[in-house]
Amino acid sequence: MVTDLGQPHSKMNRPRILCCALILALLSGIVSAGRAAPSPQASAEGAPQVLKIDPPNWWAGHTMNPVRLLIRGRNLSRARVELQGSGLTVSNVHPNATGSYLFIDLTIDPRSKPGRRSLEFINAAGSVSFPFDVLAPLPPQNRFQGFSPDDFIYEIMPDRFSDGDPSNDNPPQSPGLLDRSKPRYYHGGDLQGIINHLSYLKELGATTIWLTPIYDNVNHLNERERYDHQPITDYHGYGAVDFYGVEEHFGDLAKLRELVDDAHKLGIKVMQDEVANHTGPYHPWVQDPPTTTWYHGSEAAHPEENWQTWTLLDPHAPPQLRSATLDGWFLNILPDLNQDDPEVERYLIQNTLWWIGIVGFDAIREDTLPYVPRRFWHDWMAAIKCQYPRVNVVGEVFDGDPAMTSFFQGGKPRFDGVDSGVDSVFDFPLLYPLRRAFAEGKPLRETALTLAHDYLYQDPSLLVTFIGNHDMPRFMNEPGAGLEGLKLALTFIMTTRGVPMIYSGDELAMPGGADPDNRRDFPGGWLTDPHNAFEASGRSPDQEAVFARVVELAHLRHELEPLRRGKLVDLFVSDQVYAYARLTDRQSVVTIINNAVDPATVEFDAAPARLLNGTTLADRLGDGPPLQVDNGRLSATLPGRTASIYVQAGK
Ligand SMILES: [Ca+2]
Ligand SMILES: [Ca+2]
Ligand SMILES: [Ca+2]
Repeated sequence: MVTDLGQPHSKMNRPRILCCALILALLSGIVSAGRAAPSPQASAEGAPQVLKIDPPNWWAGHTMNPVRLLIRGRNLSRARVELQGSGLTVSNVHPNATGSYLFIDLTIDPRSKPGRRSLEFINAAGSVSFPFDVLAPLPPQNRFQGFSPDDFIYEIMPDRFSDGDPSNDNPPQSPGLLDRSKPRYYHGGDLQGIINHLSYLKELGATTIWLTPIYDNVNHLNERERYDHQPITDYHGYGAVDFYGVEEHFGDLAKLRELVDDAHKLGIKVMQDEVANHTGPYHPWVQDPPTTTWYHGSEAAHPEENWQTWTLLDPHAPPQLRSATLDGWFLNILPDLNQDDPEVERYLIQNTLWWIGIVGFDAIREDTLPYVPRRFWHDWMAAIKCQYPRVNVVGEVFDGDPAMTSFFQGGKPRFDGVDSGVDSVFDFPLLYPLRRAFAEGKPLRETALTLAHDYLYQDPSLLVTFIGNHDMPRFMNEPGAGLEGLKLALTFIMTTRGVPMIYSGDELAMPGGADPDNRRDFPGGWLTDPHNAFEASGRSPDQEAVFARVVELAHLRHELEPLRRGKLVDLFVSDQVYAYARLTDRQSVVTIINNAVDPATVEFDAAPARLLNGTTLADRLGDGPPLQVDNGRLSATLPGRTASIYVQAGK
């Protein structure tokens, strides 16, 4: 039956899910097929063995009830399951064909008291018990908050930020993977290191942390992925071997909760980086998949990812043209999960709900969004919103075309009838012209031209704007990049529409080429570092100049509501000067950027900024002289490569 379960749903035209009850009906109905016939070898089985249960615990009163358990072990073909403890009911027990997995549904009485229960797996040869905990939900105050345009996100790769706990640098279960001289090895950064520097993030003005994945990675070298014939480690976290584990180089689940709780106490939210497209090559599923359709193919025979994402939004493309993009294995190495297998879908949805609930995360950054069917994202998003209505998601659509990125933002059904439901995507289309303008000195007008495509998005205000991330050379490595351009780029993302994000190190003008050079250690994160950039005294004048600019911009954003929530209105656009207002009912803020080397004088109509004759404006960012609205117009002169943020005097 398990094999049957994996077949037809991908082709079904599923109805839009509008409520939690429907989600449960859908997900539960998938397995009404019942118990599998025992496989031929079952009669020779020994006593049951259980190695792992996913998820290891769950909550009473949860919207996902029953919860589906995936039990990995041996000799499970004829196992029946008995419960020790009250409030739980087992149903729908079905093994896979080889007896190495058992799926069961566990219904938890909403009145169940938190505490340990036990599942006993029994066959003719013997039995084994495994614990299962019913948990008390985390109090929702200051948790599950979602991000908004009020936020400023700071991206951290835990391995590269700070080593707060040298005792986990060389863990007993995964020795020999740490070497700071090798850019693709572990460097020792960890969750404690982030906890130790939350005050730095507070000082910078960050209100949300994006942590790159903290899933458990393989405990030995990754020999499959090689560069210059050398194996690597999976320190980056994008090749998990356990979606329910925390990598031991980073800490453990308790430390992760401590980090999130401490961040919340400081008013900082935490965004989890999740991966639903693929696992690492050493995930136990690869050699022993729970269903025959768990992955798209096998290690021996599978499609290779061909990156043809345009086919996904092409109304003329048949499924055959899209299949390598949706089903292909990244780098021909990373096993591609089949979200059209209902068991995979259920597993991934529950896994997301588990992480949010167990840690208290506020939001999700979702990896490799286009390479997973939007039908899956729709169901996944509906399940998230059902349990955690404020938690939201920003997806990675690594593409410079807003026609591409906007297609994956939810809010309306697209040509295929599917609404992804995904709240936001990263603003890659704005990244490229922004870098060309502020680094290379090419026309600033291109940024306004890109923003002119905002009509394509259901909600451009929630797009996450950025000047770089861990997957591309640093801003400072662009041809022509300098401090002035970097400061202008940061000023731009902190004043235009969207939710600004800074990749750790960019606030220090950190250099770095393509991966892995763009993932250098944060200076001062290690006790032996010669300079500690977490402290003002350890920052060079250049580092301090950019750091101070970010602090200033974050303060202005916090103080001036229009910079966060205001409507964006373009006031003046020329080759290298861009003036725009952010407007709320109460206030106007006018940003003027001169990206030319020479001074520039601009004059424009003040009416679109809702500024009346005689209004006086002061520059809150730079040293610009006060401006006055005269004859309905504003005129300003800016030195080369500077920006001003004008606010009505006295406001
Ligand atoms: Ca460490
Ligand atoms: Ca590990
Ligand atoms: Ca895929």
